[in-house]
Amino acid sequence: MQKGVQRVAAIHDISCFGKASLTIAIPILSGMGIQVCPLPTAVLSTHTGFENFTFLDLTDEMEKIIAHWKNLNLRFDCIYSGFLGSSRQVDIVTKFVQDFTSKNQLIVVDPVLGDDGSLYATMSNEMVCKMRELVAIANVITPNLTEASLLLNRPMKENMSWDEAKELLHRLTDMGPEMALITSAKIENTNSIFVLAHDKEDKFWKIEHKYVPAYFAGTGDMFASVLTGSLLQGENFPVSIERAVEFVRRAIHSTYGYRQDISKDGVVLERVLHTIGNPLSSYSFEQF
Ligand code: PXL
Repeated sequence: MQKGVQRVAAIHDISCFGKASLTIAIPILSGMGIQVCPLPTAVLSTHTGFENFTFLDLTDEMEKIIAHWKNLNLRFDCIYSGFLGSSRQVDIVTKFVQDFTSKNQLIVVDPVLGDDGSLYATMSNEMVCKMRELVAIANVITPNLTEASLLLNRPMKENMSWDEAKELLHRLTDMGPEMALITSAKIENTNSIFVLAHDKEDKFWKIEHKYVPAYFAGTGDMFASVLTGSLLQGENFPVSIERAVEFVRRAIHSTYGYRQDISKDGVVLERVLHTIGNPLSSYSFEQF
């Protein structure tokens, strides 16, 4: 019998301008043939990189949505969480994962907390502590270097040796997930930025990013969404990471050529979305 369309509960905010979270996860996963059921955590006028953003906390509404979904006996092939609006939401998501658990389910936690060594405007140390609990029940986690350091309660080291990178990844999987990666890690004596990953079979993977001289909001959400979609399509971990890296690279290059306030407005997903199903043009992942 043919299996139906895979279904993801996507637990993120809606940033109405600036391309982040659900405005990225929904089109990407839908474009990969996966049904997305959004469980919105907050509604913001823009992502938190803009000044004076509005913020509507949907914690109470989440509980009502979940209660209805329980009555409907909904099942999810994947639960994928990102930006959470309050520390109470972490408990809600943890309970959601327990209540909606099913066989062969994929739990992806993007522990959205901060970037460039700082917490995002709405995040707190309490949120960091709570996020460790959610990370512990995930199969896959996708922190950037700032978030990985916050989760492990250690200072961020910009330039790591390969051994230090391995140790960092080991500590992350020790927290519970079977697969952990760090987006945008710098390794000493190299000029590149890498995605570094570790899986429970004790393999370490590296995939090089080509340097693009710009910072774009939303690329972390884009990366985690493509990775999630690819894992659900049955691809293995390093191939899924490589697909995510390649898609993000394509989006950044496309955006770099078009936009003025590129950093805040976010990537122009619309220019590249049609390429989401393209096969990889090459494989560059290696073990380290
Ligand atoms: O890209 C992660 C993200 C998601 N949601 C909101 C954000 C950010 C990062 O700044 O502000 C609201």
